[in-house]
Amino acid sequence: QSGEGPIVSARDPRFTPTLYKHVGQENSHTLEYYLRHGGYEAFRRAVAMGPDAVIDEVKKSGLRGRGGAGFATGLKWSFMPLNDGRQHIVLCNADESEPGTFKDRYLMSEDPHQLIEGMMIGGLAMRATKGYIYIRGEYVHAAERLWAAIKEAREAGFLGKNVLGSGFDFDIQVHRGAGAYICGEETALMNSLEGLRANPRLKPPFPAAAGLYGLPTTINNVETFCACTHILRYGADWHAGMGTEKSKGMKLFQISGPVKRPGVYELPLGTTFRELIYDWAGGPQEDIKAIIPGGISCQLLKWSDQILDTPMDYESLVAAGSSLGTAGVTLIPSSVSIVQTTWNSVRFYAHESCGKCTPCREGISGWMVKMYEKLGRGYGQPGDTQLILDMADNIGGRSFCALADACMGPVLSSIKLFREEYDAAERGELIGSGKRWREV
Ligand code: L3W
Repeated sequence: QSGEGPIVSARDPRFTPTLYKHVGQENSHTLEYYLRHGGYEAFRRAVAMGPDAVIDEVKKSGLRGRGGAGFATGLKWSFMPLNDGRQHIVLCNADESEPGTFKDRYLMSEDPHQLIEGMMIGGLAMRATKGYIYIRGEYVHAAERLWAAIKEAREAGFLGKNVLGSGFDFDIQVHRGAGAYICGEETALMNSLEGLRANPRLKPPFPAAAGLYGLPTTINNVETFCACTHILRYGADWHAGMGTEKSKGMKLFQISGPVKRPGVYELPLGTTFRELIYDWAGGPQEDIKAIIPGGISCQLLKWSDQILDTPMDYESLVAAGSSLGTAGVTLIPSSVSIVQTTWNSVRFYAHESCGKCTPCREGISGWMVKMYEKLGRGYGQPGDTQLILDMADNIGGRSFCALADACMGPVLSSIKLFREEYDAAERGELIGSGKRWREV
């Protein structure tokens, strides 16, 4: 893997990016470059403020988790126990595997010190002495950049004992996954890190009470930690001044599918689909019928003027019947079959199910994927869609973790919005050429 990927438009003259400011610049991954651009000043500020004030600053910034769930970051940090005499851990979820999501890889490969500094700030605030980055196994290039950056940071005294004379001990270890999507679920991730099979654990206890090795642990996404670096550098008010009332700050929006300029765009939360698709990504290259707003776990939205004018923030997308997720926007062209597209999503979840609980293992990996294969290959019969709906009713809300619910997102929304395509599939007809997924 060379680190090459879709176009990354972070330095468009129309706005000032922070998270992606240095992406694509020569040597942006080195400590020398990072220090020349104000690197590790945010950590010095955090040391001067003290741990409690840092947590208050993150709370005041309004930052919400960028991994998909949107949980308030400062609040999560404040769940860590105080003076309990145990080792505390910060854990970075870099298992970026949600289809349509490809923002964290460039943060890590192009600006790894930004993430290290964010984790140091989190470590200081939560009295942690150890940090782990659990990185998707396929991200070889990003992992190599992280290893090199951590080595540089250690040699310069930013990591290790008594960091910069602050009395704070902190070090980071990188752990590569082995190709399982379920490891993005935080409790499965901890099991995997402990060397166990990556099955999710029951919650509660939440990680802050009993996380990695049973120790108090806080898990945040790569983009979340990186945002903390800038919050400490520029202040909570700067961050809270961007975005909408309840969804604050900038967000890395990803766009893929038939658009002129697919890639990652750093834009304020609340930017509309229309702005992202037309003003930034150059507009669709063919007729579009649906939008996946934030990775395939999110409910589909039907292409319409109303949806195009919907602001992409946590609240507006829930009101529109979906969610922001990872902000990985994918456009679905009119030329493809929604049934086959959804089959593709279901196949993904069937493959990635850990097999621990029956609704997910038997429901998705057994029944659901077979039903979609039947419809998607043109062998549908009357009643198949109703059978899928019955199965969904027995899977959604009845599984051990969010994976099965996530699979129900594309299933239920596609049936609700494109029932006519399912009706046709029951007659053995596929609306849209379906060519792209015919051979899968
Ligand atoms: C203490 C409480 N902590 C919630 C914490 C919880 C977690 C966070 C969000 O992810 C989405 C979905 C997937 N006391 C707490 C508490 N927390 N209540 O807040 O929790 P939750 O349960 O709302 O969401 P979740 O199950 O962690 C569901 C997406 O996340 N997903 C994410 C993958 C992320 C990566 C990545 O960052 N690289 O892979 C996976 O399932 O799509 O939208 O920390 O502990 N009362």
